[in-house]
Amino acid sequence: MHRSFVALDLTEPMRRRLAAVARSIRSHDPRWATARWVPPENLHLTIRFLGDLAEENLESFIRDLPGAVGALSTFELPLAEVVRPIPSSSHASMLWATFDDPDGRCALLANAVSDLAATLGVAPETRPFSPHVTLARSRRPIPFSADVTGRADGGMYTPATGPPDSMSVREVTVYTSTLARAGARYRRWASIELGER
Ligand code: 2AM
Repeated sequence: MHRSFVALDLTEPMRRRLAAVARSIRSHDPRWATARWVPPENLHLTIRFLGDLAEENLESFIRDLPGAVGALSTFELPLAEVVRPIPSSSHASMLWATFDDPDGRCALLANAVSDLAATLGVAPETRPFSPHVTLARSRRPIPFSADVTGRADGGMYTPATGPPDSMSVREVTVYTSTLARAGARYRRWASIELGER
C-alpha cells in the first residue's frame, strides 16, 4: 500500500520566502523551536489526500489524471497569510501559510481530483478545501504571537527582487509518503500539466 496524495509544488521564490519565514520564527520564538518543521524541500500545497492505495489503484489513478485535470487551465494563487496559527493563536498545533483562490480554480482542481479519487473508492473529504502549506506541526498546542510574523517576514528581500505574493500553478503532482522517525519522505510518481490559459 502507498500513502498517497496530490499536491502543488511551490515555485522556488515562494519556497524560499516560506522557508525564510520558518527559519526566522524558529530563531525568534523559542517555544516554536522544537516543533516539527517541514524541511524546505518538502513544503507543498495538498490538493487531495488519498490515503493508502494499492499500487495498481495508484497507477490507474495516475493514468486517468490527465483526462480529469488536463482541460483545467493554469492559474495564479495569491498568498493570503504568510503564517496562520491553526486552530488559534493561543493554542496552535500547526502553522500554515494560506492562499486565496479568487476565481475558484484551485477548488475546481481539487474537485476534479476528488471526483477521480471517488472512482477508486477513496472516501470523500470531510473538511472544506482551504489551500494552505503546512509549515510546522506540534503535538502539544503552543501559543503563537502575531508580531513574530512581522519580524519573520521582514527585511529578507531587496526592493528589486521583492517577496513573491503569488505563485503560478502549472501542474499537479502525485506523491507517496513514507513516515519515518526523521520525518516524512516523499516520492514523486507523476506530474500532470494543466492546460494553457
Ligand atoms: P496538511 O498539510 O493539511 O497537514 C501529506 O501527508 C499531506 O497530506 C499533508 O501535507 C497533509 O496535509 C495531508 N494529509 C495527511 N493526512 C491527512 C488526512 N488524514 N486527511 C487529510 N489530509 C491529510
